[in-house]
Amino acid sequence: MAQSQSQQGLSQFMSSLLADDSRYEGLDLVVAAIADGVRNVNNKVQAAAIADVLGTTGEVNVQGEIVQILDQASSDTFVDALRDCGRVAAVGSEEITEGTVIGDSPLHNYFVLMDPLDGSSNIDVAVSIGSIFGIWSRPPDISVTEESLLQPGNKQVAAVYAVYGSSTVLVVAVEGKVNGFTLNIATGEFELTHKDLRIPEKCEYYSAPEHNYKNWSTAMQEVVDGLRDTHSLRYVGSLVADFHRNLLKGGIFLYPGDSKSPQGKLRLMYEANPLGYVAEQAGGNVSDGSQRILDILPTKLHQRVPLIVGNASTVVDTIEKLQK
Ligand code: P6P
Repeated sequence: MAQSQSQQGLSQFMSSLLADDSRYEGLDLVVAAIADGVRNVNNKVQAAAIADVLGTTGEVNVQGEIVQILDQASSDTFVDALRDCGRVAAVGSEEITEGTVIGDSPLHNYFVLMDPLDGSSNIDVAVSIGSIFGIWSRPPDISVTEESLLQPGNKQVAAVYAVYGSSTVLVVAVEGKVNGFTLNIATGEFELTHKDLRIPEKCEYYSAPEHNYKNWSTAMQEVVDGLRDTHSLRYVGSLVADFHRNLLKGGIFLYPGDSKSPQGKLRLMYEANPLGYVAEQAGGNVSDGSQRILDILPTKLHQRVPLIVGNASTVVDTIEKLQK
């Protein structure tokens, strides 16, 4: 059987995409470091799943420890990979209370904000989980402090996420281009499999935590009532999995604020901003229900934000209904 056409690899693709643009000096190295970390975390997730079978002997604490180890181990893995690439000045992580300085030379000209392992509680039921990264240029002549990490999402220069699912997919968004790469387990190479991703015009799905319905505003309840009548519900309960399906198939994801948690559950800096950036670069929209999320001026590293993201016209329509 003829060899399948070998797909273009990630590093080759990113080098060619960014080569001639001095604005992105070293960005390909940052993306390559994230990809290395994803390979490593993918192995850990598979191993934890196996170990988790042992945990079904009823030793809940073993299972709990595995999850905790896995969240922290994933964060450590990515911090180490980003430090080793020599281009990242500081990292913010959902697993680390403060920002972490990892380099302060003129070459360290990026900040990375990340959710190293989102949805890890789904590992014990073999549901897809993910890793999410927002990448900002380090503003010139700025000292590296936690405050300097707090840049608005509209200053991102790239965003990356990984889905650890039936396959391990890495999606990279840079200035109007969104491309997906699938991990070839045999070679360890990320191969270009989703070129020039654009969110479809037709919005097929909606994803929303309807278990919070009773705590939503009346306007939000009416919005979701409308979506339920005209769209198919798909809600995995793993943000990256829901986002990725909606990006490829057309859909809208909503995690609203409610009477118990007015700012919702999801984090601005390393969930809403990066995924919002990917959505916009693929022709979609992202809002907190009243404003473009990427325009929010952050005040805290771990602040939460209501999230509405996906198909452009459906997000706009939703905002109009909420603001009536
Ligand atoms: P709920 C996973 O815990 C997570 O942070 C996201 O991945 C997911 O979208 C959300 O929480 C699910 O929240 O309230 O439906 O369990």
